[in-house]
Parts: sequence; C-alpha cells; structure tokens
Amino acid sequence: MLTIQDQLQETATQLFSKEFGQLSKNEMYITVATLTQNLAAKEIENTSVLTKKQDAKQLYYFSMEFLMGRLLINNLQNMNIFDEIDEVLEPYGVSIKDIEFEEGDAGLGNGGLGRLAACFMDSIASLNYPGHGITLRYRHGFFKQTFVDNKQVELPDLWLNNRNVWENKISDDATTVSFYGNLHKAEDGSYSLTDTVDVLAMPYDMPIVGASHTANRLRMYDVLPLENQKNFDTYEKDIMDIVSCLYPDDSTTKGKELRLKQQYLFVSAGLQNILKEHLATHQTLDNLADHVVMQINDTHPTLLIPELMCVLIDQHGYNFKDAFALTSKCIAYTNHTILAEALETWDAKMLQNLLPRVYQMIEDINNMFLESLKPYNYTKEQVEKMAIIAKKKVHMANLAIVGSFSVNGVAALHTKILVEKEMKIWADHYPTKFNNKTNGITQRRWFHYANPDLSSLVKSHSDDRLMEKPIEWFKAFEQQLDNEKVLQQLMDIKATNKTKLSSYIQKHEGISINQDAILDIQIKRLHAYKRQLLNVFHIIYLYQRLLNDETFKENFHPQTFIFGAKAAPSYVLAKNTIQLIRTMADIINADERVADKLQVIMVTNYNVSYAEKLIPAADISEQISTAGFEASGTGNMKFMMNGALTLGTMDGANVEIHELVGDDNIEIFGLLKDDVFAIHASDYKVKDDIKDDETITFILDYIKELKDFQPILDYFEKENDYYLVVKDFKAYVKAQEHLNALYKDQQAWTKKALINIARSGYFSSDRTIEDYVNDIWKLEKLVD
Ligand code: 4GP
Repeated sequence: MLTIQDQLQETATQLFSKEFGQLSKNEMYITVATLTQNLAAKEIENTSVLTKKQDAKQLYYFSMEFLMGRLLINNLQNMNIFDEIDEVLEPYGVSIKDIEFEEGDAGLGNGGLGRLAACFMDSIASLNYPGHGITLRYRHGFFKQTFVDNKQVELPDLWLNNRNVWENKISDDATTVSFYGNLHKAEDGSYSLTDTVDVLAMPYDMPIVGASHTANRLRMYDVLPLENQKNFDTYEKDIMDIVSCLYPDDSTTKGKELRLKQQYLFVSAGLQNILKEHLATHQTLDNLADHVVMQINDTHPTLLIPELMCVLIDQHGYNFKDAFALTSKCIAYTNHTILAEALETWDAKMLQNLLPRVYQMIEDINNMFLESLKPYNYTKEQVEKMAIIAKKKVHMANLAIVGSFSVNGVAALHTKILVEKEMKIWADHYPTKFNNKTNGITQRRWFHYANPDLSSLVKSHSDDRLMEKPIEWFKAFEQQLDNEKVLQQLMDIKATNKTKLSSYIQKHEGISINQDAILDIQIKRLHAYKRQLLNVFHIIYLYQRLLNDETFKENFHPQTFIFGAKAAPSYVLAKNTIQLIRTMADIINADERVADKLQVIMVTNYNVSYAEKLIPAADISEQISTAGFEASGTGNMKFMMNGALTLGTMDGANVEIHELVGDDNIEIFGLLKDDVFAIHASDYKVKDDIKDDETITFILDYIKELKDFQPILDYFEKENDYYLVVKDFKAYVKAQEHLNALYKDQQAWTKKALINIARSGYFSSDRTIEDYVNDIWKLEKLVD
C-alpha cells in the first residue's frame, strides 16, 4: 500500500508530469483534491456494495439547487485524513488552508433551499444511509455579484472554468430525454410520440463523503446533442441553453419554457437511471416503493409524478389505478415557502406543447382526483382551488400534494401555517399526509470546520462517544456555564474570529472592522419579507441619534452592521435596498463624528465561503422577517451554534430557538403572525402611521433626499408597506437598545452565548435526517 505522500506524488505525475514540490498552488489544489476524489471513489464503491448486499432502500433527493460550497476540507475532514495530508504538505511549505481557496464555490443554488439540500447530503452520508442527490449541471452557477456605483451588477459564475476535480462523467448512464412531438393513440389504447426533439442527458457524479464509512453521489445532468436531429445547428444551440444557467430569466415565454425544460430534463433522466438500477436487481417495478423513495425539494421536480406514471403505464403495462398507487407510494414533497408568488404554476398550453404525453397524464390525474372529490361537499370555489389544472394553468403544488404520500413543512410554525391556513383545505382532506420536519444544518461544516477553535473547546468538555448524538454532545457544554475560564476562552475565541474576519474583509472589501464593536450580521437573500429595510431604517435612525444626542452616544457601545445578500436580477426593490445599504455605508464610514461608534459594511458576492467566515465572528444574528413569512431559516441555526444571540421575530425556526433557549437568551420583538394576518385582512393604511411618527417621517425624508431610491419610497406609498417595516420599527429599535446595553456586561453576554451553543444540537441536520428517515423515508443504515 502506497503512503499518502507517494500517492500524492503519483497523482502529481499523472496530472502534471511534475514533482509535487514544483507544482503551482492551483496544481497542488488539483492534486490534493484528485487524490481525495480517488479515495472517495473507493468509499462510493464500498457503499454501493453494501447497498446491494443489504438490498437497502435508497433515497433520491431531487432538487433544482444544491449549494455545496467548497468541498476539499469538508471531504478531507469527513474522511479523517485532513491532518495526515496537512503533515505531508508541511515540508513543501504549504498547508491545506493555503490551497483551499483555489477551489471555486460550487454555487448551484441561490438560497436556503439549496443550502439545506447540501446539508442534508452531508448528514445522510454521515449517518450511513444510502441517499443520493439529483440535479442539473448548470454551466453557470448563481451569478457573481459586484457593485458599480453601489448598484448590484451580475456577472456569470464560471465555476467550471477551473477543473472540477470532484465530478466523474458516467457515460454508461447517459439517457435520452424527449421534448415536444406529436402524440398518437394506438388501437390497443397505448400512446406514442413522434417527431420529438431528443437530447442526451449526461450524468456527472460528485462524491458526497460522510463522516463515517458511507459515500453517496450527487448526480448532475448535463445536456449533449444527439445525431439525426433536424436543423442541427439551431437544435444544438437551443438544447445547450437548458443547462446554461441556474435561473433563466423567466420574464419571457421562452425563459419560462427553458425553466420547464430544465425541470423535466433532470426528472426524466434521474428517473430512468433509478428504474434501470432497480430493474437490474429486482426485475419488476411492483416492489419499487420498498426500495426507492424520492423526495421532491419544493415543487420544481413535481413532473416526477406524471413522468413515473407514464413510464409505468406506457413502458411497463400498468393500469392507471395501480400506476397511481405505486407512484404516490414512492414520492414525498417538501414545501419551503408560503409566499403565494412562489407557488409554481405553468401555462397549460405551454406544458402540453413541450411535453404532450406528460400533460395528458396530468389531465388524467386531475380527472381522477376531481372525480374522487365528488362524494364530498366541496363548493365550486373549493374544487377550483384544489384542481391541478384550473384556469388554463397547471398548479404544481396541487399536483405534488395529490401525487405524493407525504407533504412536509420545514419548521413547526411553517407547518402550522400550512395546515391551518395556506393549505388548510388540503390538510383537512388528507389529514395524515401533512407533517413537520424542522430544518437543520450540518455541524461538520458550520461548526467543526468553520469554527475550529470553538469546536476544540466544546470537544474538550464533551464526550467524543456522543459525537453521533449532537443534541447530547452540545448539551454537555452547558455544564461549563459558571466556569470563568471557559467563559474567558469563549470571549477569546470570538475575538480571534473577529480578527480573522477583519483581515478577510480587509482583503476583499478594503475595510477593516472595529474589533471592539458588537458585530451585528444579516446575511441571506435580499427579499422584502426578510426586511433588510428594517435594519437599514434603524441604521439611519441610529446615525442621526449618535450625531445629535451626546448622552446617547456616550452610552452606546460601538456596533458594526454587516450585510451580505444577493438580489434576484429582476427584483427592483431588492436591488434598490442593496443600493441604499451601500450608500449608507459610504456616508457613515466616511463620517469622522461617528467613526468609533458605527460602521456599516455590505460584503461583495456573499456566498457559502463568506458565510463560513462571518458566522463564527458574529455577536448578533439578525432574523427579522415579518412573522408568518419565513418558512424556517437556517442561517439562524448556524449563528446560534456559533454563539451569536438571535435578534428576531416569532417567525420560522426562531420560534423553536426561542423555545429551546428561553426568553433570557434571545431577543424577540415585533408582531406575531396572527397580528400580521389580521393587519393584512384589515384596511390598514401605512400612511396614517407614518404621518404620526416623526422618526419614520425623518427616515423617509432622508432617503428621499438621497435621490435614486424611488422603488423604496414606492414600496411605502404604493405597496402600503406590506411587510410592516413601520409597524415593527419601534419594537425593533427597543430590542436593539436592549442588546446594546446588555453587551456591556461581557460575562453575562457570554453566558447567553454559551447557552445558545449548548442547546443548538437540536438544529443539527443529523436530527432532521433521522426524523425524515423515521417518518417518511424508512431507510436502514448501511453496516460495514
Ligand atoms: C427557503 C425558505 O425561505 C427558508 O425559510 C428555509 O429555511 C429554506 O427554504 C429551507 O427550507 N426557501 C427557498 C425557496 O429557498 O427558494 O423557496
């Protein structure tokens, strides 16, 4: 057996025909990563041998997004070879940390849903379950953000330009996927399509290496042309577009159709591969549900339902009833949002044109479903609300609910809102289908890797044997609550993390942060409901107060506000909010009068790697969405685990954080969801509130004076402040003041931080995955 050192040299020779010591940094990264990838390949093989031997049921997680971030260190740590490789590198004067940034962030996602999928993959493998991800191999990831005159500018993310060491092309599993065509019905009642436009879906697999002995796969589909297609040049250009980017601009019909093509491509190809594998072992699909479970991550992969029906009926001779029974036993659906605009619908004509047979199947499912409603006394409106096809639209959430055996929300409050309000009619109709699975995050990336010093401290006071039981492992740390030495160590670690962050920010943004300040961070997608506007309104208020109130200024502990957010390219209000934050940052950071008290930074191109630096340094975690609108949030969990105090509304998983840490260890403010819903149902006029409120009037006037912020002003004037920034403002200011005062007692603050860390184990995605496994997936562990 070759030593790791020999293997590294061998890999360097194979790849670059060079001595390891002669490699450039980028070549060193590629060499180390390739070796890691080769070692992972053995684990994948072992996993598939075990899966076969145990005839184990497998999970397939269909998601349009997997926001993986960098993989090198994560994989090395999970494979337990980090230290060994680092030692081998030492004589060459490099460490893994020096080469890790050569890797591009795999940004195949844009927010919570995609990052959740990545955390789930890590937990599934680490808990030794056979479970694979299925997605698309977008040539451009989520855009790269830059700023010009404080305005967001989007650049393509060319993540595949450097060699993607982690992927393997699996040509043997390439499959044909067909679009368009003419549908024919034969005399025996069977259907066929002619004149379709066919493409080759080519899978690339990335290893998902768990912390134990299991390695699963993330399968990403690329598109390649096929011979014998008409008008080859246009055909080739058109089909290559399918995987060109994560979110096609869907303001045009063409863009919408492209998105639908993306959805069908990975659903159809993924399903073909799953069924091929199943049939190779079992020769029948009758027992598919015993061996395969498919989770659809939001509605984007919902075409899986009619597609599986088509395959069962057209290729395997099932009748409709049996095909439906089998399909709905294999598929489960997760809902991630209650925002009405995010509930997908497709123009029926477009779907029918693009996928004639699939559309027909959707019609059949719809007819069967409507028929099944007849014995109930639903009103016409209710039936219309539940119909899969209504008003010339296909309602994907309705299709997902009808065709799956489980529908889950992602936090207790979210599921409650689905069951009691947004999807009440469905939950009453299918009372056993609905369930909650509170989200989680992988502690391996978001704690052990991102915050190594804190990880060592907790480790030294916990029991390694509990490592696989994160709730208990973290909880053991609470015994140190009155240990002054540990409290001091916690403060020191926070200070060190701030220093590290400061140099990172200095390098990337050209600003260094005030190390003594309270670090107050809001990082998430930019959306009106997440209320970055509330945060920046408070900053404008604070700035004026510091300028005009000496006593206030004296008592105020310096505070640095950091934002990280990308706005969807066509989302005008969100982009305008970014511009306001950046403009305020320029004004405030240049004003000597508040220099030692207030600082505002909006980082560039916020992504997973940035989050890994920001979160361990934070004191305050801003989770200030309008109650009832954030399904869960997962950033809130990451901050908690790293010892930041949550400043939040009673929304999403904040509610569960509050329940775990109690009133004293979290700063809750603002309207409750029922208040919000009541206001929305009333004839509330924000202008009445504004006219009686000097502070808000001042802030709005200030923004007006800045010019360039009409979309924000319109949001108040024309959209009536739908997300209730004005209504929650006073409570938010008070909560901020409370935290600012509290911070002065460092000991008391640190105790609260400690309690947050110690009780955060509940939010490990290991717990979430065990919940999915027990209630939905019913998988068994692979035993080595
Ligand atoms: C997000 C939700 O907004 C967030 O609250 C939740 O934590 C996350 O999913 C994971 O469940 N939704 C999306 C989306 O990212 O695209 O709908």
